[in-house]
Amino acid sequence: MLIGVVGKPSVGKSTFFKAATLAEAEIAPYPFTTIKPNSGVGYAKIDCVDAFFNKQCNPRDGYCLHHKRFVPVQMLDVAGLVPGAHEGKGMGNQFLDDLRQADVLIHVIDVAGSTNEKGENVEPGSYDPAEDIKFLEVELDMWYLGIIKKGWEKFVRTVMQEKGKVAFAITKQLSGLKVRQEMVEEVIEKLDLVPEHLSSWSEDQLKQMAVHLRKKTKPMVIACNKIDMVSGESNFQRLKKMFPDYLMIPCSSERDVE
Ligand SMILES: Nc1nc2c(ncn2[C@@H]2O[C@H](COP(=O)(O)OP(=O)(O)OP(=O)(O)O)[C@@H](O)[C@H]2O)c(=O)[nH]1
Ligand SMILES: [Mg+2]
Repeated sequence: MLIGVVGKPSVGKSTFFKAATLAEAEIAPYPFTTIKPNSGVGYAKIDCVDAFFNKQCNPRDGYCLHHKRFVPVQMLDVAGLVPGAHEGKGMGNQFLDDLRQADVLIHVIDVAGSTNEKGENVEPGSYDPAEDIKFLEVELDMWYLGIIKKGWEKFVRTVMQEKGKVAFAITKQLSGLKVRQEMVEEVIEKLDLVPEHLSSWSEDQLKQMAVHLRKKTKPMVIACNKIDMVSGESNFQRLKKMFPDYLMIPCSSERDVE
């Protein structure tokens, strides 16, 4: 299990990562502190079945304490993303490729709105973190679209010549992102795409495919960080209503690190 930690610069991704894994990571109040990804292991605490058998288990992975199982989870903290990263803004979006194999993403936001869209410090409460939830989705979708479109024309020619199964070929192309064939079949059906007309699938249809596959393969929860700051709590309540489809969890990573 690999969790990717994403978000714009200076929201506290590395602070969150450090609190979750106790691994070393550089933390600083300016954008792009992290450039090379930080990798570590955190533990998810769940009830262990050994309580039922009234025994102490000895798991191969992780460990068990007083009938609580600590399941190891790999975590990767990457550089910050800014709006337009897919066009090269900020650090670009190349570093997202480290997250291709991620099973889940945690989007860390500065819920207090104390940093602008570039991650620069501003008056707490003066920036609306709702913007960050929206722009990050766009950047992730553009990342997927970029991977789908890479070598697309050559890919189309080969698949058409070999009269190959379209869903199978697309799955193979995207397997690095954890895309499975049934997901591709589902999106082809949902978007009414005709496999025989692969060469005329439009840019917009490919974009919709990217959105669908991104949501399927990289489910995301939102860590509403810096809840300790002024405006944190009121923004959190507002964002929860604005984005009912997301699981939003308030946190103060800095406090957990100390
Ligand atoms: N008040 C408060 N400050 C926090 C919290 N978490 C992080 N910070 C501060 O926010 C600043 C940025 O933290 P980082 O962890 O370096 O942020 P990042 O998202 O990894 O930033 P980049 O690596 O530049 O993308 C630091 O000054 C932290 O001390 C929090 O929960 N509350
Ligand atoms: Mg960082």
